Amino acid sequence: MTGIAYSRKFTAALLVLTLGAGASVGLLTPAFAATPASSCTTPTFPRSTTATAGTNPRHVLTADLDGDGDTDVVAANLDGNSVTVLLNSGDGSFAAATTYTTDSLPVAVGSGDVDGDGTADLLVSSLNGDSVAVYRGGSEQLSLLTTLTADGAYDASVADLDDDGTADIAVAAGGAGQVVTFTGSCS
Ligand SMILES: [Ca+2]
Ligand SMILES: [Ca+2]
Ligand SMILES: [Ca+2]
Repeated sequence: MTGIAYSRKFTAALLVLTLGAGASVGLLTPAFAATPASSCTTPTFPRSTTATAGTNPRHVLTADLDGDGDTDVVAANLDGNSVTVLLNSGDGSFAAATTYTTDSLPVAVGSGDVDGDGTADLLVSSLNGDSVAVYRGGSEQLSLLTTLTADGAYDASVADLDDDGTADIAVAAGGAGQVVTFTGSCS
């Protein structure tokens, strides 16, 4: 078996974070979801929705985390030790935010299909926690699959690095001045 089946739909969106306590995540959704960007001469991005996130959201990601075919939004709340997940209702509006507690200083979120089921999963890199938490997607409630240890974890990415058909994970370990890879296996 070669290759990894990644999520069906990772639609681009432009997001704006307003920093500070009680911060909000503003989502600017132009009507480009069904229109190729090349056909748009002058795109505009009026503010569409605003959702309350945790304390000091610093990084945001779009991916279909619940596997229902529409693109969801997740923000890493740096000083809230949490991530906020906004599930898309299918029309660019979002259900009530779900908060997941993380290790200390979650600085970045990433996604990829770590278990090969065709739906996106979530990676949360925690700088002070020296960890990358891997959450299984594919349903409205994400579940913690495993936690990787990396000194000063700053970012993580998913790819099949050894071409064995299972996803692997690369982590920028800022505290150690290293890039650490984790070889995926399936049991
Ligand atoms: Ca979705
Ligand atoms: Ca998956
Ligand atoms: Ca692999």
